[in-house]
Amino acid sequence: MNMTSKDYLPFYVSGKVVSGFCRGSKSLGCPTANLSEEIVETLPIEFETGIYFGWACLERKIYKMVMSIGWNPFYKNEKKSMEIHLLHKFEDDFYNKILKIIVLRYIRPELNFNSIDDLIKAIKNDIEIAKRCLDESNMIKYKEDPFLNS
Ligand code: ADP
Ligand code: RBF
Ligand code: MG
Repeated sequence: MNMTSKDYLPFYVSGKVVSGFCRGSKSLGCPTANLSEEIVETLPIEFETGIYFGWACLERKIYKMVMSIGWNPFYKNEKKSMEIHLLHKFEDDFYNKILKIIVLRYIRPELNFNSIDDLIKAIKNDIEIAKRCLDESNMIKYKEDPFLNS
């Protein structure tokens, strides 16, 4: 049986927000809360790298999120990273806080762009997809999931 990411969705994860690789997601206008290596290692090996969306809970509040799961070249392509962008403007950083997420749907593979502008455009498009799709009744229901709200 060949499993794919789809077979694992919705996927429930929680973990502490750690500091990432300082490659400056913030300067892309898209800060990403990174989860630790230990958490990334709990992903099934068949869980594909790529861009996903779903819901996140931070300090008892629920937010829409987009997530990138990708290979970190610093680890010679041996380690995946999980980076989550919450669709909300925060006044402060939230390193070390617990982030709970429900990954609901795969958007696209991780791509190689020719310019940073093209990457930013793609991310903005991912955010629009997430905003729209998460309002569908079969997606919005997960906002009430006990995993996020307990
Ligand atoms: P790092 O390389 O440490 O992950 P980033 O530039 O990706 O640095 O910034 C990530 C940090 O920004 C997060 O850990 C979090 O504390 C903060 N942050 C502020 N707003 C957001 C947001 N909307 N989504 C995700 N993280 C955010
Ligand atoms: N990085 C890529 O190299 N290719 C991508 O297609 C890509 N898509 C992303 C989509 C979203 C929604 C987010 C939050 C990040 C994405 N990234 C992608 C990762 C981005 O390059 C990374 O956050 C910065 O390099 C900072 O680590
Ligand atoms: Mg980050």
